[in-house]
Amino acid sequence: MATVEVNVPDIGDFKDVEVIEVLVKPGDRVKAEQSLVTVESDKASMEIPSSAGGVVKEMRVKLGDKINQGSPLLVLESEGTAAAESPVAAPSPPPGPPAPASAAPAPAPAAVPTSTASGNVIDIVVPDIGDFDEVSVIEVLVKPGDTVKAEQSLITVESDKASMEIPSSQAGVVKELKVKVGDKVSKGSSLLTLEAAAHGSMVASPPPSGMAAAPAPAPVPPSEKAVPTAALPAHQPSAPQGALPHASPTIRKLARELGVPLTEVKGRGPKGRITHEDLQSFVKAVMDGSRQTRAQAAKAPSGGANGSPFGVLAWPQVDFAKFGPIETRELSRIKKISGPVLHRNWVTIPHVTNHDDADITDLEAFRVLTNKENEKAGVKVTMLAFLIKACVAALQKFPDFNSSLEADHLVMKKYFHIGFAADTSNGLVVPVIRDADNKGVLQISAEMGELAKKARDGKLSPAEMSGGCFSISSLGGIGGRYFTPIINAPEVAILGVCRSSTEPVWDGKAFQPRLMLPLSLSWDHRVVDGASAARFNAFLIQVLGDFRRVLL
Ligand code: CAO
Repeated sequence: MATVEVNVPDIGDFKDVEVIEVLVKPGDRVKAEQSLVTVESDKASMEIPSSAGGVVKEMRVKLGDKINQGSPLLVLESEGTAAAESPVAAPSPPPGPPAPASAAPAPAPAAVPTSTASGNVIDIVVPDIGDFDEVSVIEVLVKPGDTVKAEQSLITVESDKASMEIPSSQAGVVKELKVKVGDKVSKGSSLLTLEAAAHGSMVASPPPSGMAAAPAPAPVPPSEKAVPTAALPAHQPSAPQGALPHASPTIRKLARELGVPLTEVKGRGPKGRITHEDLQSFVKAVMDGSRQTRAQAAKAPSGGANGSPFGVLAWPQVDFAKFGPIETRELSRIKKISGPVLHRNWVTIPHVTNHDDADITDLEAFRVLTNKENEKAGVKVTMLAFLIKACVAALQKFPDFNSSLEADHLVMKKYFHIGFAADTSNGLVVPVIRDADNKGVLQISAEMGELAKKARDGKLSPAEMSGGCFSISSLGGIGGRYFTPIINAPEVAILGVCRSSTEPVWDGKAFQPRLMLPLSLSWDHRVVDGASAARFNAFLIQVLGDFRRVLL
């Protein structure tokens, strides 16, 4: 085994480019051509692949370092004979196009005038961008009517390994766009027409020479990208967390300037690319308090003894032993986890609870009959299984209740996974019945029985408690009339159910003894309002009153 030092290859006349991503760490096995770091200038970013395969022994760069041609990147313990024979792994020039980014890039292309001028309206076309051919337009940064300055970026293009912005060679007003996101462009493709002061037609300015000419190497499957090594402050936008944020150099730069952790921004562009709008919505949401960055969440006071999250008085410190015998008891693991979650949900969601009663006289008779019929099969149906089915029907009718709030938009779910609160000796857990819309009441009952047993035995897996759209908390087996269930974020509503009882109900002529089920629906006032909550409950009551409505 020999060790080799991998250095930065010739990257044209790019000097002092910043390392924005470190893609490998000591101990990682890398292949030749696997990307090691991503560097970025003002206008372009590119990955630098390894010239040799082997195991990373030592990193010689970290995030934020400025590097040049020849800067050491890392030391590899090489496995292949070729690499072992070579004491220093200087990246070799490519055998031919398409060359890896580690190859020496060609000098910047010169602008080539075109001949489509009409008055002072000029065509702006793609300049020579090296071996970038048929590259995708991932962002169009201007629109008709925009006044652009010379050197202002017009579009961003992207290949497998690099993205770059193509700036305008000319100042003027955009007349007409000739490209849209998703188009493929090559040298000479028309980008837009510009009403410029000067006559004649020009090509767009060439992008920065080094990057422009740095062609993309063969794509590396994402699985080959190791989790980067450097630990960063949470607000460093390039802080990697699993999948790296997919964004253009401008967005990365802006994110860095604003201190936005790009890894926390959800990209809604093609292939999950973070667009300018995504960044804006994220910043807006953080500013209006509807969203917290991970760093903010970590710093947020937790409340309790000395925490005062709302500037309220500190928790009273009392020496209880002064008043009588006491013992202290550790909170269970579940309570330690669920307590802060419930606290967060309670203080951050504007809860409102609508209370109502459903006449379940006929449904209860049907339930008793069903249980008799299925006695031998050992399946017992409780009211909760019917409630799950009835709630699915209500969620289908009122889809806002089957959503989650994210910044300034709702995520509407097309699936129906219903959680139910299960009381265990260690605390409350919420297992989830998946795809309850596709299951019958008997199957739901059987699954509930299994999940409730697992819950009591402390054997529920995290997967069995995740993905819920809506929750039901039933105290029916215990008692009570009404209560205020706490919404299980990021869900937007929860149904609380108490013990049914026979009540005198006026039918217009006389009081009739009817079995009434108390319902308490808590809902997030940011997402739904009182009228829709009342309609939701009214519909639920209709369904529970006549279960055939589930079929409608
Ligand atoms: N009205 C009257 N009786 C009811 C009822 C209701 N709304 N709901 C259930 N019952 C009856 C059942 O029919 C059953 O009676 P039988 O034994 O005579 O047949 C009995 O109460 C016990 O039911 P159960 O609780 O075992 O079954 P379930 O399907 O109703 O509930 C489960 C299952 C796991 C949800 C429940 O055991 C549980 O843990 N509930 C507590 C949930 C909780 O703690 N919520 C509060 C969260 S906020 O802190």
